[in-house]
Amino acid sequence: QDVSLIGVPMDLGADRRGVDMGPSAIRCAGLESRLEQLGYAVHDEGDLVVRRAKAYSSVPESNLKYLYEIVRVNEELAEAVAGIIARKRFPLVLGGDHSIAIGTLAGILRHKENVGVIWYDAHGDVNTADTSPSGNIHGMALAVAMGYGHPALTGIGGERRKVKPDNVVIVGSRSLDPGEQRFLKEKGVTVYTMHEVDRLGVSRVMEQTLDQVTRGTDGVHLSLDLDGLDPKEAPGVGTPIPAGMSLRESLLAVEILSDAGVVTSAEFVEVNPTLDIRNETAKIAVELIASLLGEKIM
Ligand code: DIR
Ligand code: MN
Ligand code: MN
Ligand code: MN
Repeated sequence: QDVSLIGVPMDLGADRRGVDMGPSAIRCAGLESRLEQLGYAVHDEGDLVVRRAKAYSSVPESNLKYLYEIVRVNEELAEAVAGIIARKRFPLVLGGDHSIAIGTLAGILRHKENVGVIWYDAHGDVNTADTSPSGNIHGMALAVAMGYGHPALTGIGGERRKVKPDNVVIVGSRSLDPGEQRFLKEKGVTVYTMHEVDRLGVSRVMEQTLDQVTRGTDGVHLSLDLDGLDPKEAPGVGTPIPAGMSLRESLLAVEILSDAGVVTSAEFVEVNPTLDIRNETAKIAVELIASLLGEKIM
């Protein structure tokens, strides 16, 4: 299958600048040649344009930072992702902050009725304007994908279809705001926090995750926030939380997904080169992408 790469140099959804350089850092770490070695034809669709001028920042009627530019870019992203799927290619989206998952999933939902979503992240990203401690839209992306949040966000892609809470599994969480904990319980979202990962091990967690996201679904999207990994190994992220998934655990997780052969789209987000050490976090992103797409040790 052909892979279409699309970069989204978005930093408006997060508190800290620099995550807009993520797509460039991941490309520099050798993504395209790694995928070509695996036998894929890689189509680099380039980066979307994100306007970061102050003029686009004001949102008088809410606490949602940079709402309208985030909406505009995600509309474009939804269009691009839908087009990639229409051409029967595998969409691989490079962030940028996690607010871009809104556009990615809106694009996927044009083609799929019941997509399963694996949200690999230290955070839940299920805040709304009312519960968000920060007003940062990257902390709201998963809630929006399920249909909860400001109408300007939930309306992105003109898509009325939403991700069903039953088709979502969160893996690796260790920082959930009080409102997020309530939301996740209320909607019945499956969450494997670091506690469950420690108790069950990655292997069982991923097998159970696969059971859940493939039951009655017509595709599986992996949304991988690099801050899901332990910041000792992946320091180049804006909101590092200690005691996370190790690099080896994360590789095992994507290897299990690769063996199952069910993932139909993926995005890798929150790489912030200004906080990184010698591009290590972007290199980890490349390792994870290669393993997800079938690279084997032997
Ligand atoms: C926090 C941090 N829960 C918020 N979220 C982050 O601002 O909503 N998500 N960093 O990736
Ligand atoms: Mn996230
Ligand atoms: Mn996160
Ligand atoms: Mn984050």
